[in-house]
Amino acid sequence: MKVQSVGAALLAGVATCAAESFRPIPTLPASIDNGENILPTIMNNSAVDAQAVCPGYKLMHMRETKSGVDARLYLAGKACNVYGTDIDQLQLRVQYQTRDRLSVQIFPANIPEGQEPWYIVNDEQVQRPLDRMPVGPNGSDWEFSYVASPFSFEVKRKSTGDVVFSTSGTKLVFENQFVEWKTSLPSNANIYGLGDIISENFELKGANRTIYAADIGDSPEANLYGAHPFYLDHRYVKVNGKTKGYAHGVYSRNFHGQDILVREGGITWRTIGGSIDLFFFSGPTPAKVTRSYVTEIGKPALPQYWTLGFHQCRWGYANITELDDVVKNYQKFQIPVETIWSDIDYMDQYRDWTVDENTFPQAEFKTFLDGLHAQHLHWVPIVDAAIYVPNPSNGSESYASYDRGHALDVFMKNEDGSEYIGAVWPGFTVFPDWSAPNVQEWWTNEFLAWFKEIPFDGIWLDMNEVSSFCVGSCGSGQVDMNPVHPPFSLPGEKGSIIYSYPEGFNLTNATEAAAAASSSKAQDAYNSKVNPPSTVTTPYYQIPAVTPNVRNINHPPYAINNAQGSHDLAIHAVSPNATHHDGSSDYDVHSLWGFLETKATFEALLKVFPGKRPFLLARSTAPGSGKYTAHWGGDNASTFYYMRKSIQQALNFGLFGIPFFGVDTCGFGGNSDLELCSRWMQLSAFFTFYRNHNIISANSQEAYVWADVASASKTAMSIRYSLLPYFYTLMYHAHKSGSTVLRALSWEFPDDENLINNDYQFMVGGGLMVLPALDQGVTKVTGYFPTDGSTTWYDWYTGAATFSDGKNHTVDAPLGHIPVYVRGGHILPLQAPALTTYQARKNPFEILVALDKSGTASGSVYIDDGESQNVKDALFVALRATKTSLSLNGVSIGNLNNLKSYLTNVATVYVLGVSAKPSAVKVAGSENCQFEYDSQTKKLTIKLPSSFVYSKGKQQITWA
Ligand code: MIG
Repeated sequence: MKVQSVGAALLAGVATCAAESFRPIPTLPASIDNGENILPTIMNNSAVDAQAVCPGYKLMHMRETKSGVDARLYLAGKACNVYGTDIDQLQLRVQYQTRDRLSVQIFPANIPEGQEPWYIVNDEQVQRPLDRMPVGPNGSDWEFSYVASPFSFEVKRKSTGDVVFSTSGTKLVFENQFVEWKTSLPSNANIYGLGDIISENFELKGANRTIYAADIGDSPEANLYGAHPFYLDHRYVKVNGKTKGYAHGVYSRNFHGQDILVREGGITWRTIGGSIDLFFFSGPTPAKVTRSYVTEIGKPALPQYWTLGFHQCRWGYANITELDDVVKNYQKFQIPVETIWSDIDYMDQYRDWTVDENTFPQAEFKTFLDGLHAQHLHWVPIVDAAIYVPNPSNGSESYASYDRGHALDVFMKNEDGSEYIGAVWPGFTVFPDWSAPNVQEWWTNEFLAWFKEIPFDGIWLDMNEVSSFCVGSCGSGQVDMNPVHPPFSLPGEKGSIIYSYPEGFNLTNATEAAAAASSSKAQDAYNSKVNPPSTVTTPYYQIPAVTPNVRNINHPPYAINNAQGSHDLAIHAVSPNATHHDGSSDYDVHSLWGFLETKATFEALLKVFPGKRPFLLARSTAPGSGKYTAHWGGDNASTFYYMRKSIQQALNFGLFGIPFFGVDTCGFGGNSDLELCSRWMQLSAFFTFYRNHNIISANSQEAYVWADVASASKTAMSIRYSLLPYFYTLMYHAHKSGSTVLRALSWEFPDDENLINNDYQFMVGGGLMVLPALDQGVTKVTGYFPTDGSTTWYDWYTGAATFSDGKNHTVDAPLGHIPVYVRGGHILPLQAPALTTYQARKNPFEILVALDKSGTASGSVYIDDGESQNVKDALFVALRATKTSLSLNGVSIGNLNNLKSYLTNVATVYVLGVSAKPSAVKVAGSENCQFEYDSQTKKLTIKLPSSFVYSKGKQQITWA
């Protein structure tokens, strides 16, 4: 690893502590984050094709086990050692775990104890689907078969006869730093998932999917913050002249850096370590696949009810008054706001668990927070991954959180045993090691102690990829320079003033657009003068040849297509050679850091808020994160492009078991504008996690900044807040069964091939479809109205039936209007909206029944106190409708009296698709209710007696 001479560069750089810098401290040189210039192997035309030179394996000693088969694989010829050292012997283990789940494992065998040159995922850290009561081959829908030499295997779904996975005709390559397997795909396969990546198409054929957690703005096709090696394969076949869709899922439980190349004819998997640990989920519907997968990795948390309210955030709320003003402005304009967030601005010099005494004086801040809480509002602060190292030569400086962690030995190390010191916002920093024996104790105590002073309501975990602004342990021997400024200017600092606007801003605001364009040009000129673009082209780094049995973890022989900087794994991240207490290197567990931090924070918050569900928002995620946290889509930009892509992101995170998802509404990077923010505030109102967030120094973009955005937001928010019982019930189902909340149309209508690439519309649960306008300047939007034969779609706003023919239609979408449709066959629980979730829960319920063509519908509502971690009292009501009746069937646990304040009356029932005006409406066969019938829209509105409440047992409403 190239070691930077930081001290020298810093001293030279002290001169740059210019007045325009936010802090008069030395700025790290930009070069400190320069790694080697690496040519990713997939871009290297002369890279050796392992398939051409490696010998493959030969299977022997097959034997049956309780759950399947075990066998040995022996290297079938001379080692090729192409991107590592070939492993001579491997173990193959096949387990028919359940009817729908098959496990195929290949891992190194017969390795002398202590000489294992690789890391295999720790089951205690990342849950592994268990083989508790194996069904064996006969009880399974899967059939595993193999060819002994060269070894290859196939996985077939018995019920459909479909070969879903086949390495036939290819070789297995298994080296200490490179594992490659190739599978073929039939032409009707459609592949989804494999994240965290934003891409051109929802369906992935033709895409390269690199997995390596990176702190990188949301560039398309780049490996972003998390690691999700899972795909859904959805295939359409003709059965008796009709198209049918069959889906299955594949989870590759490997978290090393990897390239997955999805091509027309097949998939090539290349990972730089670990083992092959595949799980197959047989579906055959997409919904079943995700349920099975998510159940195995960890079903998502049920969020506290209030977290479904609207969140306002920005980087740059500089003091208590600003936070207070934002809240008051929302209230003044009568726009719902539930939570105000603080970015790193509140901290004392960006140090975790501190507040800046000048801008957020603790005593006053506590008063402010108490005031929010009195109004049932909330505050969530950011906590960064990196921990400041106090300057030992500055006697007046202390940072007790570091001191305590250091004393408990909880930080990542260098190979020589010293602490690994990178650089993040506060200056030179260390990073928690989640395998350190005392780490949980330390982490929990920091939160507990801080909470006593600053009563937060949840925690926002950023920078946990884990990000570091320099290559290697750049702070080693340099901490007496602390605090240091990051090696780049912050947005708003000279040279980084934000002048960008959404697409088409020149059309809607020509004068401002022109002014911004000319300022931007001037800034570019200034920047290229101060920092002239280099004319020297750095040659590619020559990765040393493989040394048998030695791993080169800094520059692995196979270079994955890491999008960060010049592709070096060490750039802008903790470097691969940082070590952990359990003996693993960052190289082995890099992409799990954020997940492990999330888990540790969840445990900490269980102590901070005994008995309550922790609220977390995390940037870096891995399989199982959904069990602990919500997730946001990272650093998008204020463009229509990113608004459109937010749907794809939400759908992918649905597949990954993290249904509590949203993006920075109105856009993070760049300035937003009226049109974009109006569209986006309306779109995000239908996402589970709803937060407006902005980069420091960009123009303000709270919903009240533009009158039109305020009114568009109010419209959409009143729908969202009406739908809160529906959202909460969907989250409950996700929590119980692993189901998704935001859904692709193709998952709900799995037999319709027209939906393969539809990521510009989406469903909320099974009952609601959103067709947002996503382009600048439009007033209409075209969308697809799928049908399963009995589907009727109803316009949310009028309640009238609309297109239901499995075709595209263009509908009006003037600014301020978001087309939303209710799907016949579904019943949605509603509640009259309010400005906070607390108030909304005091309002009467409503029930929206949308009949399908056969005149039936069903749904449910789940009610509890909205906060208990172990729910003691809850009511679940199944709702069922026919052409002439609605029946409610409640089951409960605990004591419903404890839920009294949430069991407000059910005031109104709307029934869509009632063919004729009934002559009477009755509750439980006796009491007559008031009702209205609109013969134009065919909507029946029933006013229930004020005594009508959800209860256990049966209740019925009939009309005839
Ligand atoms: O490198 O804390 O994604 O939401 O505002 C920037 C400042 C660090 C990245 C997060 C963003 C947050 C910002 N952070």
